[in-house]
Amino acid sequence: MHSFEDLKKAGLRDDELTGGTLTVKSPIDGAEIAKVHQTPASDMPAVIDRAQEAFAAWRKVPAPERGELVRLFGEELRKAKDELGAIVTLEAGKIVSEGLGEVQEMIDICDFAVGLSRQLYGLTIASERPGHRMAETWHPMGPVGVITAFNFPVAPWAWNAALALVCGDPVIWKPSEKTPLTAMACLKIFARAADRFGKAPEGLVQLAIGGPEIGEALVNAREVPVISATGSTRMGEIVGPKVAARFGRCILELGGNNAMIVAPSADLDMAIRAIVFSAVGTAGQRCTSLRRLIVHESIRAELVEKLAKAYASLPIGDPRDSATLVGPLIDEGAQAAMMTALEAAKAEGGTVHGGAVAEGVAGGAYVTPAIVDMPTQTDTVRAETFAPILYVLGYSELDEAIAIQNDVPQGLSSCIFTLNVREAETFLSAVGSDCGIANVNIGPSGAEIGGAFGGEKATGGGRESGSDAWKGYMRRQTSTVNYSAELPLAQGVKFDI
Ligand code: UN1
Repeated sequence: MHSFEDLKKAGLRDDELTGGTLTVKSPIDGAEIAKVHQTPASDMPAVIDRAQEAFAAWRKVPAPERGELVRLFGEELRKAKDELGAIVTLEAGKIVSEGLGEVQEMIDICDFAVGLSRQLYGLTIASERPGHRMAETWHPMGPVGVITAFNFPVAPWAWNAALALVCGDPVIWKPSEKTPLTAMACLKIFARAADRFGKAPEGLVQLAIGGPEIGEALVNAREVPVISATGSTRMGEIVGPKVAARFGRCILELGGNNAMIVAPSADLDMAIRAIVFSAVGTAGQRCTSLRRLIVHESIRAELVEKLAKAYASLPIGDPRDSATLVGPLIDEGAQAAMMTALEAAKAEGGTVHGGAVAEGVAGGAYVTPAIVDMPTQTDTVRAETFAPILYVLGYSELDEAIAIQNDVPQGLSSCIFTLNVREAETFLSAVGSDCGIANVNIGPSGAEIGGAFGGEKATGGGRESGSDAWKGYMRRQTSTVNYSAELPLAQGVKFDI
């Protein structure tokens, strides 16, 4: 069983875990596990100065050498996988395999970033002028402020940090106030990599623990040109305009309201497995969690019945128990929000299966996941409730299903289960899903590192981790070099003196 001892194993000292003003509770049983020291808001200018100093040195280190630091970090993460996964379980309440899976995402992004450190390619562009060469180069941007949420306390930080570091940018991390311990453990692991590397400037990666005033200091600082923030749409609505007002760059990964369309030809057994993992995994607290099922009317009753059966046998309880699939919600507030959403859905004509307070471990906020058969897509369905609620809606024609899928404020992840290639390709086409992620015969959650992660509309538009997401951490410079003895102007303009 994971416990306080895991924190010690991860190298966290007694004095770091006691005597502070931020109380950290485990969602497993609500028990207090630490009292962590917060970064005073008045320290933030010094934190930002240190990051700027680190930037002055780090941008001069060749990118493949910066990659070597990230490679060592990946190695240290491999060694520390069990203990860091255990802290994710203790502090975020994830089941053991999901805690470990999150650390694996960190390792995967490190591997990705190491390769990338030799591939920060720019283009060579054909110039219209004779004797001229035009090219673009990617340069480091400056300190990156990374704001993360409780539900994925370590992986999204690593997506940002691994890319930022190979791109030549220092990192200032503000973790969720609910999960500072995982962040502290990550810094210990990073410090081991930096020690082995030997050439990392001081202040290359810093942690700032605390409330909104810490986020505010980062968001308002011109010296922090990139802010990457993961969290609610409400948070993004505050952060986005403030960063824009100072012409900073935002990478926003906000709420999702992810759907699955189940077509008549779908392999229902496969669909059910995908639905259960996506809808109840992480107790419905992933930004990619499945929240809406849009089912063809001809199979709706059968699917709901089979799903209700699968839900009835779900092991709910202590996430440290290897048989458990559904751990606790983060806190009682989340449990109350779930109950409020279920009441509202009922008032809008929904039929609720499950969705009760569950026993679990005393002191924790456990629930039975809910399936809610809805007559139409109502305001309650359109809102993201961070809990295991799956709304079921019906459809007759694919166009209608796609319209329902897109008719929500968010645009993160989506999928279709079908064996019909016309339906699958239509779903992925320009008239299909409007989300950043669109899958076929795979659920909407559990994305891999190689692809760009993020979504449109109220999801914020940011892209992280794979593909060319690295460009968000660098500045692009277009340079034209004239190696001729003439000075022709572009567009044929004459300006002879
Ligand atoms: C999140 O919930 O903020 O695709 C991230 C997934 C994970 C990442 C989720 N790889 O579900």
